[in-house]
Amino acid sequence: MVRIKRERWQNEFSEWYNELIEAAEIQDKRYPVKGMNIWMPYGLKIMRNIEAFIHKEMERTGHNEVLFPALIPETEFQKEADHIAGFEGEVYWITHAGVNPLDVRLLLRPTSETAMYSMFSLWIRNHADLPFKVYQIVNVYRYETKHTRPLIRVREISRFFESHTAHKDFDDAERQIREDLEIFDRLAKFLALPYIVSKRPDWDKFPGAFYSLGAEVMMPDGRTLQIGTMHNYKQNFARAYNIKYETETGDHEYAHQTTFGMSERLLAAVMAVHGDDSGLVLPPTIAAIQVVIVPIPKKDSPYDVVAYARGIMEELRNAGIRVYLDDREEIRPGRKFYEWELKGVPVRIEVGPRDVESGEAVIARRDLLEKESVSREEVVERVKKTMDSIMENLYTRAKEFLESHIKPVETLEDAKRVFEDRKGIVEIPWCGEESCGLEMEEILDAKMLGIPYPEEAAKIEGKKCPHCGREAKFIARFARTY
Ligand code: P5A
Ligand code: ZN
Repeated sequence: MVRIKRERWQNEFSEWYNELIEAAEIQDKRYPVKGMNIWMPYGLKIMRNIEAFIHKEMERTGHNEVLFPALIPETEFQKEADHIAGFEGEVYWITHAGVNPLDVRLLLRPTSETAMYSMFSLWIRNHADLPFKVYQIVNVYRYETKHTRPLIRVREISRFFESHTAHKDFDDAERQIREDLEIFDRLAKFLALPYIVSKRPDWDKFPGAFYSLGAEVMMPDGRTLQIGTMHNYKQNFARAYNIKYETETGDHEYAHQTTFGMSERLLAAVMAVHGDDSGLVLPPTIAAIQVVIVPIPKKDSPYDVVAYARGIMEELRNAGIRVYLDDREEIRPGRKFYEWELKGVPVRIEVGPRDVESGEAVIARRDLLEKESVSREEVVERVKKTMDSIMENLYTRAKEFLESHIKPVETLEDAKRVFEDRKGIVEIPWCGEESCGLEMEEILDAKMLGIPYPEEAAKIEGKKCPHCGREAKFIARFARTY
């Protein structure tokens, strides 16, 4: 039996990831604009399966889908001061139409707050219009100056999910944030991704937000990746865009707003968290092909393995399983195994003359690289069980990995040591002062993810902030991040 190897996955993660993106045909990164890549059919199918789940969740929770234009007039963008300050360095501008300079420059949306909110002020009139919940999945553009990486940090975010909501008061906006967290949790389970949620420090919240939450996964090299964010804007944008409603008593109030954002980073997280040295390991929930059948013909054998394989394929297909029969004649079975392992297909079925003779089939699972023989009648049932077991195993393995990379420490020396060897997330007592937080970021050469969320889990007593020696109020998480 082959043992799964995760050496390159862990020790040369960047190279492993960059090679795999192309080798597994997720994206082609040779497009001649930096930070903008091409979705290949195989990768896109997987991404669409993730999106389909998100659409269903949005439907379930009463969000309506919209599609806004990609261009925003400069005059709209200029309305919320913090938002401008946060994004102006990342904006792509359109200055000309044909040969003529534009009177009002247009920008390519980096996110859609400033596109949406003047329309919200027309649509939202009365308390009966609230809560107001919309979302879209579109491309947005950010001139990222940090190192770009396919799916992880791109300049054209091509599958940007953003939901935007408006509410009558702060409490209802808070209720929305809890709903977002619940949706996110269901999505994470669907992707077999364990994660942590932190409340960002004030100096790192989303531009224009009252507060921001971030959800992180643990990457193979001990760095974290943010794969989702939820923001409570309070009335900041409503004031800037004049989003007011008439209350039951006839007063006029600014609405409270929230947003929730994700992107193709979700797929990057799936690739990174579950993969190994043989390539991708896809959760069956999103695999483009859940089961691949490889017939292993033998010369002079009286048994028709391809016909036998086709029978199995039809039965699996009728059971609603995404199955592919790899009957290419010019390619040897060993080569096919290698290719489908690289592409992360969760289950492989092998059938040779001996299986036909005995009425059996071999089922191989990608996560553990283990095989078993099952009788022909049992195939569908065993495949379903195997897929469930893969989901469970992927989640459990990743959860152990995440948990073993979270280290509570009480001194900066211990924190430094964590970043020197196996990296991960350190949890340090913190006085809550911005200056201390920023200085600890410097000393550790790491980012403060924030404090554990919900906040009750972050409160501590009887500990000292290791930087200033004052009483610590919170646990703060620090990590090297993507
Ligand atoms: C929330 C939606 C926002 O933009 N406005 C509407 C809010 N938040 S965010 O944190 O800036 O982005 C949301 C999520 O998008 C992903 N993301 C990226 N993915 C790939 N490449 C990038 N350059 C990039 N920038 C952000 C992250 O997952 C982030 O949580
Ligand atoms: Zn301090």
